[in-house]
Amino acid sequence: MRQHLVDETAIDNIVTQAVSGTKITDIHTHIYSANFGPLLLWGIDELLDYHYLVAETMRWSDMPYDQFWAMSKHEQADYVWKTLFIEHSPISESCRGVLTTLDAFGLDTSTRNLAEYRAFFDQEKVGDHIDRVFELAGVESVVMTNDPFDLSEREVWESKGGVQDPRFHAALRLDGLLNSWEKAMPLLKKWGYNVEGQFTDQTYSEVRRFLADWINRMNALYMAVSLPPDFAFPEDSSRGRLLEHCVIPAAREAGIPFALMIGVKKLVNLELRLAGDSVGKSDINVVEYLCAEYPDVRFMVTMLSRENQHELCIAARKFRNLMVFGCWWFLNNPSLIEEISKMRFELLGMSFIPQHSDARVLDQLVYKWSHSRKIIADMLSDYYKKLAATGWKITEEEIRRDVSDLFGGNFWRFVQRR
Ligand code: FIX
Ligand code: ZN
Repeated sequence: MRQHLVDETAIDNIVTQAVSGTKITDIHTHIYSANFGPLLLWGIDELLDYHYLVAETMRWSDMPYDQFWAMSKHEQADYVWKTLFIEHSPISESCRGVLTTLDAFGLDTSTRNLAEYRAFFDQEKVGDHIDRVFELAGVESVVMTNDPFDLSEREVWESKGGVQDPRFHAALRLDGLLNSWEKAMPLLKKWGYNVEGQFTDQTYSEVRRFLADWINRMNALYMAVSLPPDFAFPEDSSRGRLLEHCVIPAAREAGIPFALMIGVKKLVNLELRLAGDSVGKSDINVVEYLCAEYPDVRFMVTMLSRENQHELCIAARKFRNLMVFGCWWFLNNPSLIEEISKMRFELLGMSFIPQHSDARVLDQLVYKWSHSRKIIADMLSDYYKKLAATGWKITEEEIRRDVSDLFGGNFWRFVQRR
């Protein structure tokens, strides 16, 4: 097939078309398919009540936290809108994201008319809205965060047939098991797993059975857990024992990766609830130990601290069973996406997953991917131009191949589904 050589002047256009035209697999989100009912959050009030915006709002406010939480979602959204968008300019990434999304839906942000925006969402039907958002965001599939310890979610998997939309894939989330064993153990017993108080072979075997049951029920693409900055392994703790004797064997047995999301300092401000988590630098030695100790297990890793990013890239250079992914949470801002992605391109080439949205509200897919696509496109153009400056002849097909790898191909190969 004739290759279409691309000269330097054409690089920007080819990259822009490839980046805007390549459908994305969003490998970590908190959204759900429509049949999960109220678990799927969408619409302007949910956008404004996003925990990122709540944290930013309360910085300007002397309202008692309980008074804010006592308000309805509608009243909270009004307060966030007034505080962050009217009384102050909405330049933060989370604020600008709301406006990017409203604009993408064809709404006029110059009117600043919240009632107008609400009227648009009120007339949307959830199924059509999911289609509209996926189309606007250029997303072809998403991976959910599926927690078997969330009783409302369990019910959908156990009695309503689980996910009904092929665009939505499952990831088995294990915070409930690994980070609070004392609560998990009695629940597992109640669910028919013959676990005991102390860690015996029987307990390990029954936890492995629980994991296998849910991996199969969900057809989970990977298992995941978020971990504190002081996460250590090996460790003579519940988490250490469960990881060693249950989760890692289950990952090997099922042939799926285990995703470690490291560096969350939970609830440094309890009054902020979901918005109250913070960040801490973690120990890269744990990542290197896991990858070295279990070369036949695949690990996806994202770390929350900016200070961990360079050493994570170096660890990924050493271990091919380590897939680095995303600019997570407090790193999902243009200045840090650029810094971290450049580090990764320069140290790992195309062999990483540059971004995930972490969307908690369906509509966030629109802005999170619009903002990241622009940054990634600018970077790729620059790197291809640097190649061209050496006399290297890049082709359009190769640029499309690379973008396809970054936006899903690397992930699907790592989870061994393509
Ligand atoms: O652990 C996680 O999956 C985190 O992404 C969330 O807990 C966090 O609240 C979030 O949504 C960050 O973007
Ligand atoms: Zn998340």
